[in-house]
Parts: sequence; C-alpha cells; structure tokens
Amino acid sequence: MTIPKRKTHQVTSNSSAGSPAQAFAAQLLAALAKAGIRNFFLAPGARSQALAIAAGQLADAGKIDLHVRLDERSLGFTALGSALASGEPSVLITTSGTAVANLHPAVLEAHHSGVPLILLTADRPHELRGVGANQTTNQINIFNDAVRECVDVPAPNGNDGEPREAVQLAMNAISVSMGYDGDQPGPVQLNLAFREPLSATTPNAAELNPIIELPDIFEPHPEFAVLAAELPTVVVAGAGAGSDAVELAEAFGWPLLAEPSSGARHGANAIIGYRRILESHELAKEIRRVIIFGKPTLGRAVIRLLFNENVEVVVVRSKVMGHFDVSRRASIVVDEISIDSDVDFEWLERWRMVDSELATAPSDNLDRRSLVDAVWEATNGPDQLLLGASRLIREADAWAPAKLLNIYSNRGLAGIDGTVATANGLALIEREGTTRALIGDLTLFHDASSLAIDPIDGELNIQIVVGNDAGGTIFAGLEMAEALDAKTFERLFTTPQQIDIWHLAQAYGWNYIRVENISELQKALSTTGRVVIDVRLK
Ligand SMILES: Cc1ncc(C[n+]2csc(CCOP(=O)(O)OP(=O)(O)O)c2C)c(N)n1
Ligand SMILES: [Mg+2]
Repeated sequence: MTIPKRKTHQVTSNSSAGSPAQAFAAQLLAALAKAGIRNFFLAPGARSQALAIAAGQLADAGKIDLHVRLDERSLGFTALGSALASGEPSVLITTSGTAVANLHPAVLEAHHSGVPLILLTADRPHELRGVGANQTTNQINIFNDAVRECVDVPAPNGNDGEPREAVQLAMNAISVSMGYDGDQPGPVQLNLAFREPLSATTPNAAELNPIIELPDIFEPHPEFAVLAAELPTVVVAGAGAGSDAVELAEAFGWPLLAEPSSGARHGANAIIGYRRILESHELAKEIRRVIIFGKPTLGRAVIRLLFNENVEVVVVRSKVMGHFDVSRRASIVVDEISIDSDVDFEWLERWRMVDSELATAPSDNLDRRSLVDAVWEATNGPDQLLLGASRLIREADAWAPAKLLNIYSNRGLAGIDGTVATANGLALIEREGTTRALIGDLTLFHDASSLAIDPIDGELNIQIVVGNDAGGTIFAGLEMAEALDAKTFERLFTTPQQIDIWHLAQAYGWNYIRVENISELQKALSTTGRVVIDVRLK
C-alpha cells in the first residue's frame, strides 16, 4: 500500500526590515506564478493580508487569475474543481484558525483522488502560539496524512536568505503536489507564520523576477506483466481510470465495464448493461479474470466479482486514486499489461450480443433515466459534466451510453458536499463550453452557499441540473428501508425538504428553469449563462 509521506520541517530566519511578511509573501507568490501556476483562490482575513496583497498585484498585472470567495469550505472545492480541469495545482490562501479547518473536506477529497493543491495557511508567529492569542490553534498537521507535506514556516524577519527560501518552498510545493517526487499528486500545506507589520504595498510581487528551478521529475520503471490470452477476462474501469483502460480492452478484445465517472466509458468495447449482466446473466459466471483500473465505487456487483474465488484479480496501478484492492485478492499489481498470444474476439462478441439483447429505450416521460439520457445528449466537445454523489450517478452507470465526454465526479470520498463549488471551479478553467452538474436536491442544498460567485470571474456557462425528488431517496434502496416504518425511515434517512429552489436561485442571482417534461428539459439544457434547472422527479 502507498502510504503518503508526511514530513514536518522548519525553515529558520532572523533580523528585520520594512515588512518582512510582505517581502516573503511577494517572493513566494511571484515564484509560483513564474513557474506557471495560474489559479489562485483567496478567502480574506487579517493574518494572510501579505499573501492577499501579493496575489492582487500579480492578478492586476495579468500574471495569475485570482478568485475570491467568502467561505473557505467552498473555496476548497472550487480550487479542487479548477485543479481537476487544468491538471495543475491550485493555490489556496486562508487566514488562521477555523478558516484552515474549513478546507478539510476538499483536502480529503483531493488526497483520495490525487488532485494537486497548494495550501498557504497564515498563522501566528511561534511566540504567540499556545498562549491564548486570538484566532490561534494548532495548524501543524491539522490535515494529518491527507497532505503530502506540511511545512511550518517561521515568521520572516527580513534576513538575506529569505527570498531564496521562499522560492525553494514554492518549487518544492509544486513538485510534491504534482507527484514529481514519484508519490501520488495531492495537497501540500505551507503553514506561514507572519509577524507585524503584517503587510505593506511594496515590494510589488508582479515586479519581482525570482530565479526558479523546478526539481526533476522522478520516473519510476513501470512494472510489466504478461498474461495468458485465453483466460476469459473483463476490464473494469472505476473513477480515475481514463483512456488507458479503453486502450487495453480494445487491444486485447476484452469487454470494458466502465463506470460513467471513469473517463473510459467510450469506444466499441464498452458494455453498457454490465451491471445487469453481472447481477443476473449466465455469462458473468464464465469470467475468470478481472483487470481493474482506477477505483470502482458505484455498484456491489463489481465488488462481489472481486471476492469470487474463481476470478483472478489484476490491479493496474492508478496515477491518482491510490491503492485499490478491496478484496485483498490482487494476484498482481502492475503498471502495464501484455498478453502471451493472439486474441480471440468471440468472448467480446458474446458480451456485445447479450448487451444489445438487454438494451431498452429510455421512456418518453421524464424520469431519472431519461434525465441522464438528455444530459448525455446535450454534453459535447468542450462541455464538462460533473456527476454528484447519490442516485443519478448510479442511474448513469446503469444506462448512460458510451460517449467520450469531459466527465468528473468527486469519487475520492463520494461526499455530497462541495459539488456546486466543484462545478464552479471546473467552469473557471474551461470557458468555451458549458459546465453541467447533475446532482440531487440535497446535494444542492448542502452546498447552496457556493452559488455565490465573484463577479470578477466573468460570465460563466454553468448549469446546475437538479433531480429534485424532495430528499435523499437513495436510502430507499438500502436494507433498513424494509425494517423501519415509513415515518421513522423518513425522519432518520430521507431528510425531506421544502426549500424553494426558485428563491434560492433568485437570492444568488442565478437563472431558474423548472422543467416538467423532456422537451422542456432539452430546451433548458441549451441555454447559456448561470442557471439552476429544477427537474421534478417522482
Ligand atoms: C458529506 C456527506 N454527507 C452525507 C452523505 C451520505 N449521503 C449519501 S447520498 C445522500 C442523500 C443525497 O440526496 P440527494 O442529493 O437529494 O440525492 P438522491 O439520492 O435523492 O438522488 C446522503 C446524505 C455523503 N455522501 N456525504
Ligand atoms: Mg433527492
């Protein structure tokens, strides 16, 4: 198992001049910008003022994009969405205290799904820690092993070595967050102590030109396995799998069982009805080997297969999702696979035939499946689709057609939190197409405050498509739904709500469209701007 390293080290400093806090912040941010980091996210506060001013200067000079949010929890997920879409680290700036703790949900999701984040958390200097100073808590290792590294940087005091230390910290943060050191990408925390004077308007970060040198990228030798070609094999693609899974399945003629959030549900080998086949078709009993890419999370049938003693489990290491071997039965864990003889496509043909026999057309009425279908149809080219946790992603797993899409889902921990913010973060990066989030009603309400958008971010095309069934209806499918009386079940699990989405949209300045049938839905999906589409489901 890959256990991310956690290192805590100190950087030393002494002597003073002007605002050492500002000089240090300016160097640090200038170095990040010069290295090509574009997206900075700020939630205002006093202790972090030097960082805010430096970020503002770089943004005014057009060297970075600065996004300002009130709520650090929302900021964290917005930064996560941007890092997902750009593939580059997002930089987050917060003040001290609970502000830092509010980043925790997004940090956990980023840790489990290998998303690069650089957290700049402002803190009191060491002499003010542990003595009851305002807004001061222990921020060191606050995220435990969810950060690749936590560096506790003492308050700068203006000595000669500080500019170089700031640049080194920036380069190291980029390298570790991106996994250049051979580890998985993920969050890095620079806990930055600042002493008064906390800021100044000079130096101007945009006028600095630090000398930067990015560390080398560590390239591990890929581990290779040669497998017997004739063993009846399926390729499972979970979250984070990407097109490698498609390429392998197509090269060796294996059926591809791809979750919608895998980025691999496309091409001729994708078996759309795989869940139904695994659950109840004789063909599933013939499987003798499963090759896993990414982290499958959506159905029990795949997990059962991994526990089946007649089935060999081969895991292809994921670059982002970490170690996956829930049944602890993986016979090999490798990076690349080849086979020992020619392929026989008859196995694949049988899967295709069963898949087409089991296929049905979606209903003309508006239900979860036709909602998924319309969203798939509407999403093309540069458009981005974010699937929330809960029922609709499972409906997509059951029915969504094979199609190459820019698709995302926070499956690191599969929380219903932060989904609106993640969609905003995705939209900030890809401005050509529409960013669409397909989510449940509770998922919207959980993250309603993320409808607040900084006007400086400009016009965004975002659609929050809400499958509104007045509560968390996913739980109706679980064991306890049978055992409990309806009233108790509803109170303990469904969280029924009466929130008026129209008022919510109005309050935050979003357009609102309520749809009752498929043609209204299709029309709503073709609109531009920021819109909440309220899809009433039974
Ligand atoms: C942060 C977080 N809290 C709780 C859960 C457990 N949970 C999973 S689905 C769900 C209900 C979701 O309801 P909704 O968004 O309306 O989707 P529906 O199931 O009704 O389609 C909850 C509370 C979770 N995944 N994440
Ligand atoms: Mg619901």
